[in-house]
Amino acid sequence: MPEAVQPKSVLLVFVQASSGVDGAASLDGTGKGAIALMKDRVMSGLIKRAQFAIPPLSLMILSSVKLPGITQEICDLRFDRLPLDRHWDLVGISVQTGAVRPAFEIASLFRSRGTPVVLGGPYVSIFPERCRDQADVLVIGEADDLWKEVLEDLRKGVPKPEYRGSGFPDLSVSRPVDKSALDIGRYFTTNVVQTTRGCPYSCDFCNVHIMNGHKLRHRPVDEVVREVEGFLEQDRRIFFFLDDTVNADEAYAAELFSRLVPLKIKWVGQATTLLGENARLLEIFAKSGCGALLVGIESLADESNRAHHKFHNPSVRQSQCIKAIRAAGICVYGSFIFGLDGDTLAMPEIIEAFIEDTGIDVPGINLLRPIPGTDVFNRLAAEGRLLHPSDDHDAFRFSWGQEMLYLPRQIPLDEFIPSYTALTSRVFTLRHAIERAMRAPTLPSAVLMFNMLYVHMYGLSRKDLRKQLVELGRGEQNVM
Ligand code: B12
Ligand code: SF4
Repeated sequence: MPEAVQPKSVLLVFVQASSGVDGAASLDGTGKGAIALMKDRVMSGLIKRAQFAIPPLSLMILSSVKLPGITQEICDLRFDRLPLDRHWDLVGISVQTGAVRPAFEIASLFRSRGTPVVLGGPYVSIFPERCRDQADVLVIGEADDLWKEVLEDLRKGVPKPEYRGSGFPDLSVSRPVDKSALDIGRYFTTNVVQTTRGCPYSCDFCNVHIMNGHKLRHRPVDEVVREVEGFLEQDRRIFFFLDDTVNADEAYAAELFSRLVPLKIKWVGQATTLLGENARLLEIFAKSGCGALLVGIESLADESNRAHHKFHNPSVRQSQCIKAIRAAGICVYGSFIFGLDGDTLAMPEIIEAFIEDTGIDVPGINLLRPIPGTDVFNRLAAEGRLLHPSDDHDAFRFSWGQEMLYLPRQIPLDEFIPSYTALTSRVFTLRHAIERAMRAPTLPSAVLMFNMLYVHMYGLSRKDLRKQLVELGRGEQNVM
């Protein structure tokens, strides 16, 4: 008779960002009245639930690896407290660059209680050496297959100190994702699907091509269709295709979304503006239920896009493309970055006029966030333009356009911050929120909700930036 294996329990932890989309809060809550604090807390909770609270696909994938004798649970710190009162044989934590400190604190807490900890995720894959002392086990890279090895070793005894794949997982292999470790009702939707990984482009502020490689890898169309059908049985809400560029391979996208037409789903995703030049794919997207697409416009100055290696976005074609997407009945979330290397003080007016001209339904006007490990981070460090020491990764935390982390190339900081805050105070108003909802090609209430939340969130951003400017000793005149 084979020896009976002791059942083992595994906890997978998703760490909340301290601000930003996980519930926007002022970076510094001090000096506020009780009412203002309460308002911020209520808004933060609302944003967390209403806007972005989707489950982490990474942990759904890991918890879908089934082995006899192993149970896995997800603890999503946006909703749950750490279940410290229970016994765990292994705790896995997803470490995002930008939220490293809280992840390490949780690891240390569990380890101090004798529970072994495994760390994985973007930060671990890019900076394994900085994580080594913080964990018993490191999983470096995409963990779709490595996690099974970890669990098998756990079943037999103790996992190894490190798991590292020899390449990227082959996505043509079937790996069904299930939702059994999720509390479905608490999320905005649990229908999160990824069809491709990798990105052929090399934008210098992004680390997707570093983590997932330049080669686009697809899941088989049949497999994705089966997943969508299965997900629909448990949750009929909107689908979120998490691919960085859902139109990256136009032939694949055309086949997949044509197959989804009969399922009558509603979906949102992320695409390049070039989609506007492919009328056939646009029609298929619209027919298959696409309600909104986030497009990375980044800069309207080619000089900026070139400086940051974003070559697939010529500014002259942007406007037509966005208009074509909206004309097909799909809302556009247009994501800009102000402060790129080719930007001047003329840019805010150009962005504002562009938003009006194209009718972008939800504008997002971001500040460049140099993420440690990206090319832009290394370049800004070499040029002496980072506002924090380059090895202090905690300083480069996630937030919502609330602090400058570097010096723009062409605009002095004390002019840059007022021009940014003036821009956001003009773009994010109640009146614009209502107008945008009224002219939205579809989903008017979602467009209204997003814009209203942004009125609040960019208000927070202005307050925090004003404080930063004062702290930097540059005065507060002109900051709105
Ligand atoms: C969808 C998405 C979002 C969604 C949902 C995020 C969520 N809460 O799940 C929304 C819009 C809310 C969002 C928000 C933000 N995002 Co985002 N997002 C993405 C996107 C497009 C897909 C994420 C995803 O699900 N990928 C699929 C899974 C399967 O991949 P994965 O997470 O890397 O997991 C694999 C491995 O890393 C590993 N792994 C991961 N965790 C663990 C844990 C263990 C224990 C183990 C063993 C392994 C392991 O195994 C997994 C399977 O192979 C990525 C880009 C990308 N391609 O990944 C950006 C990305 C993750 N986001 C990014 C950023 C900056 C943000 C924000 C900070 C934006 C902001 N300013 O507010 C916030 C942060 C919120 C947060 N707390 O994470 C950056 C993160 C940079 C980094 N971490 O180094 C990315 C990489 C994009 C980029 N390069 O700019 N995001
Ligand atoms: S920003 Fe988008 S297009 Fe550019 S490298 Fe990252 S994922 Fe690819």
